[in-house]
Amino acid sequence: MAVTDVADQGRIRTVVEELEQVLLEFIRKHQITHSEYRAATDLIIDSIKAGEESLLFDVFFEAEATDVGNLGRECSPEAIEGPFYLPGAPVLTGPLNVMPQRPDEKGEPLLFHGRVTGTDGKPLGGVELDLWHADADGLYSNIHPNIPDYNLRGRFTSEPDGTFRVLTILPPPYEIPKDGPTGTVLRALGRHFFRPAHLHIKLRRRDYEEMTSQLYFQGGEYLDNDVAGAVRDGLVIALHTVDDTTLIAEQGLNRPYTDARYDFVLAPAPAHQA
Ligand code: MBD
Ligand code: FE
Repeated sequence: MAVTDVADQGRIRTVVEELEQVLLEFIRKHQITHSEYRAATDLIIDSIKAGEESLLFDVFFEAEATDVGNLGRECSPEAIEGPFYLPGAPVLTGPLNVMPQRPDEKGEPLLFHGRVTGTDGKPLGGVELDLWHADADGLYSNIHPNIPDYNLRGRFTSEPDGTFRVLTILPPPYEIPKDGPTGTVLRALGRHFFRPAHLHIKLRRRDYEEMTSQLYFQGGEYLDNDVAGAVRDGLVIALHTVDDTTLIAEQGLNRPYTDARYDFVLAPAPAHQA
């Protein structure tokens, strides 16, 4: 959405004028010099030139905006999208739904599954789930070099009973690039560079509100000190190791895998509400 898409011009004036006031007061309060001001604008320009696009802002501010959006909602909580979503991921063919990956993709197999319902509890089939996450080295395809396009990015559909399943690999914690402008800021603040391991996912069905979620894993590192401050209670899921040979064969695997479940609740789109 562009600023000009905000329908209410009054809203634009209110928030932009207040932001202007807050920053003007800030400049006076901290006696920001002209060269410090230039350093700040250069940082924003450099972050974009470095291909970090929204990384700088997402690390510092996106979680707060999702919290605002989640207030009073009946559906599953939304989470930050982060800077690495890409539309147009390959469509997977069920019922196994195996994420696009290299033949020798590193990492422990992960079976992620669950059920999608509406806020009325009815199962929702035909929901498109658009999943993306880092590889076992903590790198995202189409962002970091030397990874096939759309690796570990895929779209699949919930079954008529609302259930879904997808086979992928368990991502590790993600480290923000240390050598770019965002990394420079984090180092200057004395912060670490890590986000806990996570899956990103978007859910879409015509008559429901699109939602962006992100799921973390119980017992993982950095859950309490995510550099992006985005972990929320309802988004941390349990991991179970499955070593039953029948179940392993059912997934088309030949080694134990990790199982994780999450059930999504979608809100009807405003135009479709009763
Ligand atoms: C990520 O993968 C991410 O989710 C966020 C918010 C920032 C940087 C990398
Ligand atoms: Fe991420």
